[in-house]
Amino acid sequence: MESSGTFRIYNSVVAGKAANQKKLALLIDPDKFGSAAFISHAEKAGVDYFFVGGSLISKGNFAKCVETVKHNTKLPVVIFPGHVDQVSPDADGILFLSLISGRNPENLIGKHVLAAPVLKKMKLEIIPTGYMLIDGGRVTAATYMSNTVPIPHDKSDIASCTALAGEMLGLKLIYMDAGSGAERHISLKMIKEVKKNISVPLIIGGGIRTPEDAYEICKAGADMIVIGTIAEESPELVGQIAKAVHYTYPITHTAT
Ligand code: 1GP
Repeated sequence: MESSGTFRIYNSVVAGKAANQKKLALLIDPDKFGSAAFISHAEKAGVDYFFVGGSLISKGNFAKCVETVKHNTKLPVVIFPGHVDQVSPDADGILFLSLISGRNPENLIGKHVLAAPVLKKMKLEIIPTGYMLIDGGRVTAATYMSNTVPIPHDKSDIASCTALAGEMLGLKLIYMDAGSGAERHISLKMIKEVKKNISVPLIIGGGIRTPEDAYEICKAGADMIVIGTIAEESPELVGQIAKAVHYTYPITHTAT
């Protein structure tokens, strides 16, 4: 995990992709954050990164949450911002998200202009990320709060061309998300088609609830998966999902 330089986090993701070593990120929503012990548990269970953020924070304290996560792990803590206020110098990096599945200019450039001078004063690793919301069977907080329409579940061609355009624009990661608590995760067909079309690392999240799902999604082409809801509901599953992502879970089919 450790590598020197400004792009330590991104380089670790790229190195994982090159070595076919899949990664697991655990999303911490400040509104639902339970305890510091949960962070230590997740690290021991095999999580590779912590993401912190939420589409709407109404009860939690973002800065305090980042500080607590950082204090309780040696793993990279990466901001996954749901709002321009979600920045903290205590994190290691931030996914600088362009919501390229949508047509809301605020999420394509407006909020970035507001965030840029604030981020310039911090030492966070900035990771330009093409963020794509995919329909996961219900309207999620991310879709509602961003005032955008997600890419339809079965429109792999739209997803594929959107991801390619994101890469051509210079975005360093593509993150496809069915949204937190999605009824169904992104289809394996869509993941495979997108993967064929891009060369930057691919992150998949939203609605991943079992080790089997995690395994199949990685096999289809995800370089990293993100889980949130299932870890809050069943923390004991985090270890099994980590093993599935790292191809050490006892699933009989052969990893490719
Ligand atoms: C949402 O991808 C994350 O941005 C996590 O989704 O809560 O459904 O695991 P879940």
